[in-house]
Amino acid sequence: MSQTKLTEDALWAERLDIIGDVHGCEQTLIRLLTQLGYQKSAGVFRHPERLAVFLGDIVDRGPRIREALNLVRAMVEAGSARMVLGNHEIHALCYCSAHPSAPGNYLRPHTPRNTRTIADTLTQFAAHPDEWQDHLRWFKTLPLYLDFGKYRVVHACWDEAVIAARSSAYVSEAELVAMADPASSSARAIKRLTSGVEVALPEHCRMFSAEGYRRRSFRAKFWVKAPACLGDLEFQPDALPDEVAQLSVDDELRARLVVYDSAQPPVFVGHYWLSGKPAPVASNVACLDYSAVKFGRLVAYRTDGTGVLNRQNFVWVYVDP
Ligand SMILES: [Mn+2]
Repeated sequence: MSQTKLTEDALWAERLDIIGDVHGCEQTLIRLLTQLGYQKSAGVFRHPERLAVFLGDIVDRGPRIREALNLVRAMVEAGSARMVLGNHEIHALCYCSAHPSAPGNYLRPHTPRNTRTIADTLTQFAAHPDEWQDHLRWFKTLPLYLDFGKYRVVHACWDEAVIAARSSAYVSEAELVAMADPASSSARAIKRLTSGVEVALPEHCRMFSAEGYRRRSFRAKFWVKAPACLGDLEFQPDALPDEVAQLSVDDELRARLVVYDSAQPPVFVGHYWLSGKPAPVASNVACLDYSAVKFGRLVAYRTDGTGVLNRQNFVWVYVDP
């Protein structure tokens, strides 16, 4: 990341409205933006003094994906918002990109599960194929993370080692193609930033997600210094069974974990389907995904000049069923 870029972004640090996973909830997003003081002018929502920052996952699942995507993109293109890529935008890019050296295949295979993830988006864009292709090209212009100096933004996990090893916050065409192999370093790096740390469940453990998929892994916290057991790491709505939560963290797992240092600037993520009243999850970590698309809340955090997380700065709207 160049120093110039950081300085330019740092000018906005105390005037950010960071917004969690939208997932096609356009009407809810309009209510939130209006509550935050954004107004539509010349077809674009803007705030006279502030910058909206979207944490990614605008697409999939919700009722008005096309409208939400057009709204957010118009803001980004007009300079009234920024956005980082979520795992669902990455999924869309890989699912919809033909594999250049394996004819008839895509960078992400069209398995029933992969197809189900993107089905609502493709259905809602079925009558607008050129527009969808254009959005895919636009996704490639978005960064994986943003550093505003006093605050940082990434979809799922700020992994300092992964970010330091990158020459850019953007996904190159070569990297995208490399993602066809999930074991490649590109795929692993991008997965780490957009999906976080996933810990495999023991073979005998049978857990199911709210959507009915069998869980093979659980999502882990990325800021715990010395976790003793798996329960110390669990960061997702469905609780681990007791006998799994009590398993100790072995050296192999310990080596894979990320520890976001408590001395680092506050970092904002989406991704984790939280519920309840929004609040920081650590002194310098805030998750803004409160399951809007499952009739939870669409949540924003309004930064101030302090560089410290404050409960009072969370703002949200409820989603009507
Ligand atoms: Mn999401």
